[in-house]
Amino acid sequence: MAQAQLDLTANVPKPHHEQERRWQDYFGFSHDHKVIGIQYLVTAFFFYLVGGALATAVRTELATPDPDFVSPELYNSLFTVHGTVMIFLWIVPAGAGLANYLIPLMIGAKDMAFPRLNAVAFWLIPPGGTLLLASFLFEAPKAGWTSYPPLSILSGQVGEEIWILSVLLLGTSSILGGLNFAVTIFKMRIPTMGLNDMPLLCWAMIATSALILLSTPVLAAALILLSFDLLAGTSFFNPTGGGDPVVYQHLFWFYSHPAVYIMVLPFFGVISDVLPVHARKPIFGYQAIAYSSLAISFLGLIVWAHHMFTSGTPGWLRMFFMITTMIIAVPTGIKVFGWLATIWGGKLRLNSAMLFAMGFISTFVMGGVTGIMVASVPFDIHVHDTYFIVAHFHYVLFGGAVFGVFAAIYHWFPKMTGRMMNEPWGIVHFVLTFVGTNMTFMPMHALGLQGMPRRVAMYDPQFTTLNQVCTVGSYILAVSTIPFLINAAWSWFKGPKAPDNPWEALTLEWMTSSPPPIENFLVTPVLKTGPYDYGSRKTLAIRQRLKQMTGSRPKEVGVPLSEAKSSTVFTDDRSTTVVEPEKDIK
Ligand code: HEM
Ligand SMILES: [Cu+2]
Repeated sequence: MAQAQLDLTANVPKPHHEQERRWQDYFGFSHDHKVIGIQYLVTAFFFYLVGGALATAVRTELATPDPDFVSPELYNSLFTVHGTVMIFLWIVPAGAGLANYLIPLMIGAKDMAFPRLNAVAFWLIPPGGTLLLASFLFEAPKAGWTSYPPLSILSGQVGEEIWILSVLLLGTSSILGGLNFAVTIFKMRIPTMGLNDMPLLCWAMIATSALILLSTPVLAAALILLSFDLLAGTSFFNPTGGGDPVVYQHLFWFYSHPAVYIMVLPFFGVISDVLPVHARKPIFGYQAIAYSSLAISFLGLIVWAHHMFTSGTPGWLRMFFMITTMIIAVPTGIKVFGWLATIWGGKLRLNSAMLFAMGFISTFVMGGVTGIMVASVPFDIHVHDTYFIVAHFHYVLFGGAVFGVFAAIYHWFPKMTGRMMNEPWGIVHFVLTFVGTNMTFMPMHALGLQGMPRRVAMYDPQFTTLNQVCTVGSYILAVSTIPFLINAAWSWFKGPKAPDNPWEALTLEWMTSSPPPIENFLVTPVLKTGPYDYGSRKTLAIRQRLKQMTGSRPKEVGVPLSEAKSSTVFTDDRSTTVVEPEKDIK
């Protein structure tokens, strides 16, 4: 009897007020994946502004050939902390934040597999970031974000040790997050969703998590050993005691090469999800795009020594790393062609999300092409440690990550906040970002080819003009964040109310209210279309039939599981229609 009563109330929606989020929740130890996702995103964006301020300082110094804006020593700290912030406090957490928000919604789950661990993972980031920035009050790290010994051993114990501790905290956060994503995706999908019915972001996160779990612990090991060298006088990497600095490079790049994929893979997923919605076409080559993420992960793990072509690596081994690196272009190319074929002939909506997604493709492809160039040993020997490398990795990271973050935010903002963002300002933001990125980083290719070394505050006067173009570009980039900030803040509180599914998308996260209630769905949703079946016969037939039956265009949503086997329920906000399925649901 008691059991029966329990069942009856199981799916009754909670009263409205109990489902509202209060703003205070965002400042505490919540274990709702949606709150944590937003905590991640806002924190990451804060650090983007910090990293951007540091970059602006770096570029200001480089506006003239002389070291006149900051001391050369402070300059070293500026680019070191800039690189560290951008990687460990902006891009990696931004990807984790998006995944946190979206993955459970996309697979119809109520939350992540380990909600409390999720909160712990997030709460390691603020102390890690504060520690790093606080170093400017004592002694800031200055050995570059790679922290190669013996330079790092010689460059000041305090700053270096702070850097190590901070990166260890952030790496731990990333490992806990990666574990959680993997388990969530494998174990928490609704029963009707097979792996091949998942949105592509989920595939991308499987690949990302695999990389995080396999490579981040290796970085931790390297940093702990480096710490022993610094504090306990051991000589793992210290050549004066018989240690080998090249071993550090191997350990470091065993993590840090995959790290670029940890940074960009989630956004490959984002782009694969944003493009079909706004092109109104099914994604081209779903499985090829899904499995290419796994291929990129695997290949990403075996190419690390391409960062060490000039470190005395024997010739035959350099060939191995050169070839494997070039092979990564294959799965990456498969994705890019899949995206282009998706846009091709689509009914494009050129809104902010779509513009950033398309900006992503062009910028990322540019970084990819220079990637193939530096993968070839003879060319790399020529441009190693020059601005060509700086240009290359900023194209990859700006194109692959920053454009991806913004595409994602414009796309999912209505879901996250229940409000629409302002489109014209979004487009202003896009234009400034696109112009700024190319103006900042394009001339660096030429600077590098002409031989300007990286990590220097002072340079030969012949490089002045190009450097000034870069510096002006970086100011445009700094300005570009202003329309975004104002737009996001204003829209969050005052923007027009968003419908549940403003883009008429087909993936599950759009099949609940905007913003979603605390446990995401009031009933367990059931799939009725594939994630990208825009305009496909299957979906058209379903819609046609439903239109005839109900007189309005319904949204495919959830059904109580008990009913799912014999029929599928479509709800149109208030009314519920039960129709016979075309074919059996698995
Ligand atoms: C406003 C945009 C940005 C500007 C103007 C900028 C500029 C620079 C400059 C001038 C350097 C120093 C290069 C050197 O001396 O070797 C640098 C380094 C670096 N930047 Fe950026 N950057 C920007 C955005 C980003 C973003 C978004 C990321 C990552 C997502 C990033 C990651 C890095 C990394 C990893 C380094 C290497 C630091 C090192 O070599 O130790 N940057 N950046
Ligand atoms: Cu690499």
